[in-house]
Amino acid sequence: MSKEYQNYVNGKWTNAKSKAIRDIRDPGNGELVAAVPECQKEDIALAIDAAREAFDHGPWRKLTAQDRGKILFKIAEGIRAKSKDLAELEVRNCGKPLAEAEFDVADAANCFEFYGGLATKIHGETMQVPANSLSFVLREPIGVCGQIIPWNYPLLMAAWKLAPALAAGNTCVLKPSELTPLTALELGEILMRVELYPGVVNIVTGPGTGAGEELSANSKVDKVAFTGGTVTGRKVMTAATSNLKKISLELGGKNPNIVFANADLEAAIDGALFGAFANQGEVCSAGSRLLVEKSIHKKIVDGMLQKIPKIKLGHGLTSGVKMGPLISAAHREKVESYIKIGIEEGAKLVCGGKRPTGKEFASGNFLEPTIFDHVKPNMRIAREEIFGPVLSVISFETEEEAIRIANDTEYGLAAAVWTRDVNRAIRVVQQIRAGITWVNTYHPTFNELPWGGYKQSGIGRELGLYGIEEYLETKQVNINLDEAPIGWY
Ligand code: TXE
Repeated sequence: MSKEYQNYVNGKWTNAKSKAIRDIRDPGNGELVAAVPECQKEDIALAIDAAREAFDHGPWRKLTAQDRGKILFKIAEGIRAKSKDLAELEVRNCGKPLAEAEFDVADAANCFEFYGGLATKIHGETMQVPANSLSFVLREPIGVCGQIIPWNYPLLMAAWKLAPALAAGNTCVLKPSELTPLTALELGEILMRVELYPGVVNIVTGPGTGAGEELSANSKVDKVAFTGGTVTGRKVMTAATSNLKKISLELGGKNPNIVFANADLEAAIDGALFGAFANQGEVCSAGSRLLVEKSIHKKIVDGMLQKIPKIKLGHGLTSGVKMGPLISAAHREKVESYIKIGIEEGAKLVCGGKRPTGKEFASGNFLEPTIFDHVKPNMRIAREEIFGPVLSVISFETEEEAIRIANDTEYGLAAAVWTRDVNRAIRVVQQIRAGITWVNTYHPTFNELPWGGYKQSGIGRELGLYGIEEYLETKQVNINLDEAPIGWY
């Protein structure tokens, strides 16, 4: 049974003005899951007006921080109360295995809770100034926030955007990816139940062209926060110049996962596979470049090949499945085009590279986990973000060479190093130009820590105390304690 959704605007459910709708299909079997409004510029403009009114004249930003925090706690509870349904819907909308979706839903609830607690910890400072003054700094919400999110972690990205913005007292227009709007719209139902004031959060579905463009360009928006591809991020940044919006961007990556010979090799093999293939490799922080010290190269590749059959492909709701379908047929074709490029460039395809055969795979966008060995750092498969289950293995001989190859990229999102030598681990981490680093693990991250990239992987940081900074303005206040006129003229 497919469900018909509407947008959540100004506290009400609405359709696109044009009445256009988009069918949402399960990427694992092609079944129709839902229909959502296909909004355009005019719909986004109405949602922005609602958020503007709610910010300028509504009660939200005048609430005490404690009351705002309590509402965020209620949102977290609301997510937990329907976590099973949300996780299953996430699987049917974006393909990931159920265990991963369950993790995302739990993390989304935790994110609202984290920022609910942080709402009461926002504070300014008092400054010692030389003159006869009292000077201090106030922190205030920025205003209306346009938030554009991608399809790989639909509910979690909605939480990462909305929770800090709301804790800080902003109002929001959230545009989910046109491919994966369902859990964000379900979140709208939770927001309605917690009686969030109308217009404080508006969730509008629609494509990047038209809807996304308007959210980035409209001059009633004070800040735009975007997660997605680097090419689109550049467009969002350009559009945001219309009124010099504050911006934060979380973009792509081509992340090095470096394994030294003195690492725990079994753990490193596990980490290499998880880093590359979790969420079908559709992760900005995926460890898509595996840099391996030459002396253990064969051991690592053989170890991965031995374990690859354990990555069971299938529909995310099927028990035991470890890798689901890719998000769309078009995206699978893009990933396949990189596999062709890798072969043409002379890298050695050691596993995968094909669509799996069998009835259960016939109507989904499945692709086998793929490993290329003997990849050279200058090959396109080692330089460009593929955003799918494709791992490039590169050899190095010295620590210096590993660091040079790791940093030889326009991106700077994440990196990992595997070694038992703590000095080496710290040395390497200090020299890697990336915003997220791991030692002897891959992928774990926490709401308490900053998330974001160096170089062309983005601007700003999400999560933790750093994340709320991105949603706050800073105001200096100077109080003259000397009642006499200045006497300048
Ligand atoms: O993402 P887009 P796409 C990378 C990954 C992938 C590539 C393209 O390499 O292959 O991007 O994927 C909205 N103005 N990542 O095309 O375009 C769009 O509607 C404003 C990395 O699916 O970046 C969606 O809501 N908004 C990434 C959001 O941008 C626009 C996650 C993301 O879509 C817009 C996803 C425009 N002109 C893809 N055009 C990560 N960092 O995790 C599109 N959008």
